[in-house]
Amino acid sequence: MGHYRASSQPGMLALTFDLLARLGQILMLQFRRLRRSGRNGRSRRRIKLLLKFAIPLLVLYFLIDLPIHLYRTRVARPDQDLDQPFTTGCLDPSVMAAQPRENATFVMLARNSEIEDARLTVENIEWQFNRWFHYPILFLNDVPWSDEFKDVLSRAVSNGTEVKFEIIDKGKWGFPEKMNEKEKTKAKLQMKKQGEKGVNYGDMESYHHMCRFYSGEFYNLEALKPYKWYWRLEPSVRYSCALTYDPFAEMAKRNKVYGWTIALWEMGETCPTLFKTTDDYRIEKGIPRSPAWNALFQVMWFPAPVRWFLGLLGLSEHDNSGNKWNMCHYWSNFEIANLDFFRSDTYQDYFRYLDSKGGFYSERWGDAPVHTLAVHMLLPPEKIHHFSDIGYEHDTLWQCPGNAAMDKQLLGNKALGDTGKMTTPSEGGTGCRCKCQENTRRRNINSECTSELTRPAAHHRPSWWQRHWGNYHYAVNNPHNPYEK
Ligand SMILES: Nc1nc2c(ncn2[C@@H]2O[C@H](COP(=O)(O)OP(=O)(O)OP(=O)(O)O)[C@@H](O)[C@H]2O)c(=O)[nH]1
Ligand SMILES: [Mg+2]
Repeated sequence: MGHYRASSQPGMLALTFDLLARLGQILMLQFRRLRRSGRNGRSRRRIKLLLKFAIPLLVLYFLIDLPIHLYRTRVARPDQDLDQPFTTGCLDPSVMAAQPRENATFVMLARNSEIEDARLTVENIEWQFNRWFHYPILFLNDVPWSDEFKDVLSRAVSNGTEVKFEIIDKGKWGFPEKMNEKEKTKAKLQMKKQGEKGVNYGDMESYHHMCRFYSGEFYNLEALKPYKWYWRLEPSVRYSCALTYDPFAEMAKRNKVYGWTIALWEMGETCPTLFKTTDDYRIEKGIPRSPAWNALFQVMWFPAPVRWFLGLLGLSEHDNSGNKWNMCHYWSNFEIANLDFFRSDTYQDYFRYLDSKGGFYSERWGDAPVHTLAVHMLLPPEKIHHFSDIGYEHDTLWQCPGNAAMDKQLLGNKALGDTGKMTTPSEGGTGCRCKCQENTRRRNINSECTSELTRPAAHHRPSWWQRHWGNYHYAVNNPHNPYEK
């Protein structure tokens, strides 16, 4: 793949090479002359003269290179905010549910043993959203569903919600069909080694299969063919606010493709070569860098030759131009997205490319970073939506918006009914009847990662110190009154 590297920054690299080669040539020539002519005064003068020009020239070159590099890797600021919360506070769900529905479904991959956690998730989403909208829920399993699971989950939904229990199509779960026995044995050994190194779920074969499945095969399931949109659920997730509008309809109306709630730092040891492999693909396909792509960088400030050298070394989490991935990725256990994007030849081709490199097994590439890199490589920022108004919890991590003002909580609304004690509204809040674990913080995860990924769509941006030390999220409405304190 050497040629990908050489062409990663054709303009800059060609220029760098050219200048360095010329300087090197001059230096070599002068040193050869010096050696030939002995240590006479003339040669010493020549060397001095050379150093006098070469060093300032190099310094000048680096001084010019750095701003060019920073300019090329900048995340261009849009003229206006490209992503806003879809609503502020509650809307009348009976009115909203009377609007035309999108062709959409919930999807939950689960094991029979997760019956209790799956039930809690379903009851929660039904209460917070689906008792009004009744989108179907599609349960997926790699083995047949137990009668108990089907029975309990069928009873967990409200009247009018359809449930479907599907087994994943043959060939779409497990090792790629093209893999032969020798390759599988090698993959198993590699997974064992990951376990020994302490990589999270590294030695759990089914986990690797799950990540590969959600990265690509999922989108080609027969059961998903009728739908254009999906909303991903997992056992033991909790929605902490009421959602009184149809997010599928809003996504469609605003031309959004990918919606998310939480962004996190990835654990580097799970996917050391994923960023570079994706960059190889991007270069091979001639996909230009965009503000969304650049938002994935932790920009390296080294001079060009050093960056280029780092790129050649193929360091973990670096791309071909020697920049590092900032490791931010969307936590894909929540996703609302357009299936057409993931079913497209473009995305599927990317997935097949990753699959051919073997990293779903030789490393533990997760579907979360794979989706994130694809979305940021292939979509403009305005097609990505942060559901900052959705309260979402999974495991120990959560985001919970501040509640909108009382008059936006529709307290007497019959369809909403009594939803219990809610968190006190906060200035700039967008939430509807949220019950947050805390009244001040809007998330218990690092805000900087969220800010990194919302940056391409944000006209209003926080200061450097707010990004690094503040529990701050780019406020899309009012930079002086962020709903996140
Ligand atoms: N049927 C089936 N489902 C699985 C299997 N492995 C994982 N899943 C499901 O895949 C989803 C993700 O798996 P988890 O074990 O929650 O992975 P995780 O690391 O907790 O992922 P995060 O939720 O991102 O923290 C869950 O919905 C699981 O129920 C499997 O072998 N079979
Ligand atoms: Mg999980």
